[in-house]
Amino acid sequence: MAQLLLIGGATDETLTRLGDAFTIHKLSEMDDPQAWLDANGEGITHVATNGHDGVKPDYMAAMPNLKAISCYGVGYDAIDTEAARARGVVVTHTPNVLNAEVGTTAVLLMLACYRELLRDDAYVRSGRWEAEGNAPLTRSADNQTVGILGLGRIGQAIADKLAPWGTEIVYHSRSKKDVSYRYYGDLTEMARDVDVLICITPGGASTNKIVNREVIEALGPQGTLINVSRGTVIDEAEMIAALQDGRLGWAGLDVFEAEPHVPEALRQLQNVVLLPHVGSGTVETRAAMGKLMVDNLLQHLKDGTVISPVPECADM
Ligand code: NAP
Ligand code: 8YV
Repeated sequence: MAQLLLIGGATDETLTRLGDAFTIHKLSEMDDPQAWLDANGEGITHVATNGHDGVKPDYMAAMPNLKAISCYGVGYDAIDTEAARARGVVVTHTPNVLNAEVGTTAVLLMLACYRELLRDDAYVRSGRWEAEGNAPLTRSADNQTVGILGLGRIGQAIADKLAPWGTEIVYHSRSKKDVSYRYYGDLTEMARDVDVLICITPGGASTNKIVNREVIEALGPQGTLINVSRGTVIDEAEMIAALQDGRLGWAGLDVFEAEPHVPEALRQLQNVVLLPHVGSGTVETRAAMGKLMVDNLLQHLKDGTVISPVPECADM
């Protein structure tokens, strides 16, 4: 049987399907993964991993016969795809099956910020409603201008989901898309013109801290910043400072620079809604992602082709 290295967790369904085709070696059960790989890595031909753990370069180097890496997640910034490609290792990911779910998460965060969901929930639980009367009014999320940073698969799903709120959608990306929304070649200029900025680009070097102090200040005291992309896309220290002193109004965040660590200063703020990277985290969507992750491996084992390669490996 072919040998597979499993990095991170997997559902029973995933383990059963993989176990029918591969001998599975679980990294999580190894006392010293690097030592195990140095001794046994030669036998590994396939890796199943996820967007958080990726594959460390030292692990890659210890698997000379590796042929395919399947990533559970659409974002693959934790995998060095250029190094993999150079070695003839194809990398796959799970696009599209999570678009709607991550779109829902972005809208959920935006609505929670506008309608002060957490504040009002606390108002009821604490007894203040009964003791002090009606809660202060909130802002309407209707008819806002929303700038999408990264109008790709998920960005489009977010735009579609916002339509019933009468939202005007504009966007920034490196290239103009074939859509009717207004395109901004300059991110700061877009931030200046919108009520909400939603980040949904990939992570990695090209997007590192592109939401910087200038962009944050352009969004301004009445602005709302939503991040469902990667924590690295926003300069987190600048965002926290701006939220603290009122230069930025609100933030709804699913992802963080050094997650699962979230800075204490951010956790103390009342003008933020914080989620533990659950953009795609429903039973249904995670099952669809797991299925595609396994399907890629099984197809590769069968005939050497894959279903959803990352763009860098599309012609392999
Ligand atoms: P996609 O279809 O490839 O879309 C990415 C968009 O970002 C494209 O419009 C791209 O357009 C733009 N972009 C890329 N680099 C850019 C840059 N340097 N500056 C400005 N725009 C840039 O990807 P997707 O499937 O929508 O997924 C996007 C990302 O969402 C993933 O990579 C992942 O990091 C994140 N994600 C998070 C969760 C979560 O749980 N929170 C779940 C799923 C995905 P141009 O190439 O024209 O710039
Ligand atoms: C997952 C994600 O939580 O797909 C992505 O890029 O960030 C999320 O859907 C993650 O990749 C699972 O490891």
